[in-house]
Amino acid sequence: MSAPARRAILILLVGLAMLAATLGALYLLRPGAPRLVEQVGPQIGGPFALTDHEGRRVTQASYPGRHLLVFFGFTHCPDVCPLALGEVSVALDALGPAAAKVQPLFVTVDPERDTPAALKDFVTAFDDRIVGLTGSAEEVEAAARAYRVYFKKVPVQGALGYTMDHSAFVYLIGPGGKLEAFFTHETKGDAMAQKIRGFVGS
Ligand SMILES: [Cu+2]
Repeated sequence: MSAPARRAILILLVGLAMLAATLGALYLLRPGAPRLVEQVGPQIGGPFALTDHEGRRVTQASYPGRHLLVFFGFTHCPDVCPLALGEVSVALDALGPAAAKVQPLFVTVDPERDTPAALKDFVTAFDDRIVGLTGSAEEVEAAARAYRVYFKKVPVQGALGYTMDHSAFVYLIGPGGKLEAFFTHETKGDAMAQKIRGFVGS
C-alpha cells in the first residue's frame, strides 16, 4: 500500500474513533439518561443514629413504611437550605394525603450551633411535617458519609464566625432503604411532588 493510502486509512480510522466517542458521549448525556449519582444509587443512604428536634433518639428505622425525603444543611444557611425546605414544603402540599407516606428529614451539618430547639424553630417555620435531626459531630459525619454528602466549615468575618459549605441534594429513600430519586435545591416543589408520587402512589 502506498504511503498516501495508508495515511488516508489512518485518518479515516481516527475520524471513526472520534465519531464513536462523540456518539457515546451524546448517549450518556441524552435527556433522561440516568445520572452518575443514580447509577451509584444503591450506595447512597444508609443507617444513621441521630437526635430529632424533640430530643428523641432516632435511626433510619424510626419511620417504618415511609419514604424518607432527606436533606442535609444548617439553620444559619443564607439561601440554599431555606430554598430547598421551601420547595419541600410546596411538594408536601402538592402531594396532599399522600404526603403522609413521606417523612421529610433535615439533617444538620452544623451540630455545634444546631441544637434540637434551634432545628425545631427553623424547620417548622417551613412545614410542621419536616423533622430536624442533629447529633454529635461523629454521628453527623457518619450520616453524611452514608449519603455521600460533602460539608466543610468555612470561617467568615463578623458575628457568625463561620459558615458551612455543603452539597445540596434532596434524596428520596424508599421504605427498604433504597435511593429512589434525588433532587437539587432548585427543583421546584411541584416537580418534586410529581416524581415522589411515582414512588408512593396517590
Ligand atoms: Cu444550606
